[in-house]
Amino acid sequence: MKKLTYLLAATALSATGASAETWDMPMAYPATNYHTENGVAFAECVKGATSGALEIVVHPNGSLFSGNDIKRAVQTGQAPIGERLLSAHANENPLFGVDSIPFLATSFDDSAKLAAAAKDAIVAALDQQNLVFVYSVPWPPQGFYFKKEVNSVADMAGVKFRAYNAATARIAELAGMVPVQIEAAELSQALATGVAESFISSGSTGVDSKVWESLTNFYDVQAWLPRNTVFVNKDSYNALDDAGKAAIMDCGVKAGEAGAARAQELTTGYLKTLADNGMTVTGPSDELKAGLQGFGATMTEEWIAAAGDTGKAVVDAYKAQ
Ligand code: PCA
Repeated sequence: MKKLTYLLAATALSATGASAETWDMPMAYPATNYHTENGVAFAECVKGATSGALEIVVHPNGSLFSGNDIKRAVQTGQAPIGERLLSAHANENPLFGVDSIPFLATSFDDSAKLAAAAKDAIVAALDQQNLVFVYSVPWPPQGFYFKKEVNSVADMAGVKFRAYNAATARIAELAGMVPVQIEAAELSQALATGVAESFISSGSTGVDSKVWESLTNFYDVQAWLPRNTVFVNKDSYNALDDAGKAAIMDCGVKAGEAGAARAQELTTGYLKTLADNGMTVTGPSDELKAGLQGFGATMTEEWIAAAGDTGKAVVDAYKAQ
């Protein structure tokens, strides 16, 4: 009976010239995070646009591959599609870290401009790694979480700091903190056990991790807006028919726009949730701000030196907009 149903379904699909296919899509953040919800909406869009011929199944929270393994899994075809915080791979190509240069693009509008200026270079860099760019969505502006008042970069010295990419590890180094690389899925645990006692991230991840259970202060410094990027294994993409390829790309454009709008909509509410749960949520003091700007200047120079002419062209194109 089961077999018969299967055969009927396959016949119905082959009548439209397509064959049914299911793609697993590993993602690194909780099912209730807007990035994940947006990924699910993207999957529904693709299913609709292909009349069910391509079904994408989202696996949230690093459950299929941990965040750090998702990109390699898609490159090697262990998963046909996935989402990853691209700046976590800036060690492979400095261009992947363009969205984490302190104080270069600090608003949603500027994040969109920077992403537009960087898009061709990122698409080409991913292409060299057997990946096809589909869409990217920003996180809200990044601020610092501590369990004490911090009024200057000197106050940060010696603190155990959770890093999520090379830029965050570099900030720790510049401030004399002790960096430890931890995925968002393990953040609550790391804070609860004291493996980390501070970090930089959005209100979104602070709320996802119920960070008020361990920490007390959030400083809304708006350092940058890093992006999650969705990409497809190139061989999987090339094996799609034209309708499948168009569905991925068209739904990707929609998901990029919808995700950015949703991030912006949610930003204030996240900070309110932190405050409602007892955290002190403020802007940085002038002294802290000045110290961080100094780190920003150093890191901008370092990034331009590492990313070379292509990197410089991206930053120039962004500034010219
Ligand atoms: N949340 C992710 C990356 C940036 C953000 O806001 C994290 O902390 O892992």
